[in-house]
Amino acid sequence: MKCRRCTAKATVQLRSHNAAFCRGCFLFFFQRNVERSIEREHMFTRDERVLVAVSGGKDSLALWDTLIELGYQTEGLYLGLGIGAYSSASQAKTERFATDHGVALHVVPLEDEADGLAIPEVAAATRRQPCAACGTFKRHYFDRAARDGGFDVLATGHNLDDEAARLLGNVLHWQLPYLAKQQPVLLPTHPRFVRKVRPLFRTSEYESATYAFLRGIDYVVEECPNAHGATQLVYKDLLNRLEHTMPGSKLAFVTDFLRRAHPLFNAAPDAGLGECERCGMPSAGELCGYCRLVAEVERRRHATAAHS
Ligand code: Q46
Ligand code: ZN
Repeated sequence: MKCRRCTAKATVQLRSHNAAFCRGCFLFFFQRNVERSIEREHMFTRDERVLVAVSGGKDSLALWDTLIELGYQTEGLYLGLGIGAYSSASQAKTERFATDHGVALHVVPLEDEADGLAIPEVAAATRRQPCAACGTFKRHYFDRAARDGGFDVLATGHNLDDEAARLLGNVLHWQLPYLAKQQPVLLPTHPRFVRKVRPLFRTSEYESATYAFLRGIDYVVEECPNAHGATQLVYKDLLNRLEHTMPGSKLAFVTDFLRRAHPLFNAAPDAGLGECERCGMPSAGELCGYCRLVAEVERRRHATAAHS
């Protein structure tokens, strides 16, 4: 098998693109694809400051590495979820990456926020699924860090597999408002929000894992322990089986949706977004979802303390 670009011996085969590449040409192909997504979707320019949300996994570190290589102005944000050994390992690997690349990293440990907001404790106190609390916290801290740091845009490492699984879930349940919002670029709906972008939306999990491996990026391989049993994984498994039989299906599913179907869904305007009385971030009610959750944790902790 020969490299499509230079005809040297190929080491990476991409069935979805009906192509194979040598190491150097694959890295070029990966970076060029990300750059094209950024430019075609008008995600950001080299004059803008980009905050990259990094988890220590292959996707977000491959994204950060690529943006640095392409000459974009980036800083990283790591949210410490307080999920035992998984969080310790992912923080260590993210910090090592930032040090090795000489780039700024902002670390926000949830256990140090309020009276302690580590995900397992919050989930137990409020009897919620850990991922529900985690999603609320991620949205809030990502938005707030982007605003406080004066960044123009927030980038996350969601890849093609994430986008395809999300799309399948939204289609199976005909979630029209979610379908309307499923785009690689989300423009701010309030002056305190920044633009949110997903530069890897056309890049598969296999490609980002291969990129991270070939670039020698030391990423956390283990999944978050709460990911097991998630519905998203069922969708990903289904899509992988489809991809195995029909290479390129995931890419066509997502890109054809964006090109042909997405314009048919009208997003309901986020009318009347005010500001949260407690934290000042945009909110539809008196308190934002984050502050409502924190208030509930406080109430339950006080109630428990009063009864003990
Ligand atoms: S980190 Fe958070 Fe995920 Fe872990 S607790 Fe769930 S949402 S699974 S991407
Ligand atoms: Zn709030």
